Amino acid sequence: MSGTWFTETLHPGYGQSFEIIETLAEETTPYQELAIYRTASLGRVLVLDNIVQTTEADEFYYHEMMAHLPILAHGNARRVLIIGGGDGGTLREVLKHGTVENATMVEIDEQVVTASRRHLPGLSAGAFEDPRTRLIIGDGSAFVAETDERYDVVIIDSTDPVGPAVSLFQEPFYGRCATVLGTDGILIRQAGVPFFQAEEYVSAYRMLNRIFAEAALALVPVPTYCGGHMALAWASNTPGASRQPAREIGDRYRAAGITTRYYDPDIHASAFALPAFMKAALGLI
Ligand code: AG3
Repeated sequence: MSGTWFTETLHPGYGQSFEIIETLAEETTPYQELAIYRTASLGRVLVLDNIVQTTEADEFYYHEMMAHLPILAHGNARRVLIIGGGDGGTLREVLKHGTVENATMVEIDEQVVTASRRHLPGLSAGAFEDPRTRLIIGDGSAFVAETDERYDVVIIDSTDPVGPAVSLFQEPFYGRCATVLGTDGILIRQAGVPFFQAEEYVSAYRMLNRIFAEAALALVPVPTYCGGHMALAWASNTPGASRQPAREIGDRYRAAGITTRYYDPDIHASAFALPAFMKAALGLI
């Protein structure tokens, strides 16, 4: 392979590579190594600690599902909390909903926000300038531990459970989220690629099941989160929030008047169907 190539080192003995046309940013932040590349195949790519976080080519699969699954399942989400998500892609999708009056984002690493706004402006697409947005640079687990605010939807758009995000995978954090969400709120978070990171969705599901009335997993194939599906862990104090009739979700989607490229009401219903190997690992069959 000629030229300069990036190789992700996330899964032992297996990696994905792409050709770099130009390095747009390369910074050591107080929390992690940040890089943004212009690539031959994926548009611009955000990399943290050598792990692909998002690419212009396929970011919509992940960001649309992280935002629209919980917001449309809730039906009247007015207050949304995003933890992490400094690139702004999740925020952009959340703000598509006219019902959302307030979107608070708590991102620990200001440099992710600054570098993304500069080099990946299409990700946030003006979302940081939206008057409904409140950006807090700080620790998400400290925020939920201290706030007395209540949210309809909490979206945890974090890195993998190494580095600055570790506390966002632990039980005390989810316990606080259950309080912050009240009776009909919904939480969603990325829980790894089941093919390579089985322990992540299993531990997320078990933990959420202990704390919430409903725990579930949804799946979305994000091409550059290599290995097949990405699992999204889901929790609610309302049982059945993940299993609503497709017709109801379809009505809400049309009423919201949003356009999406991956998310679709049919996808919404099918995303919660799990393959047998995952059900077996979760003790569901
Ligand atoms: N957050 C999720 C990155 C997950 C990468 N992990 C993996 N491929 N297993 C991305 C932030 C995008 N807003």
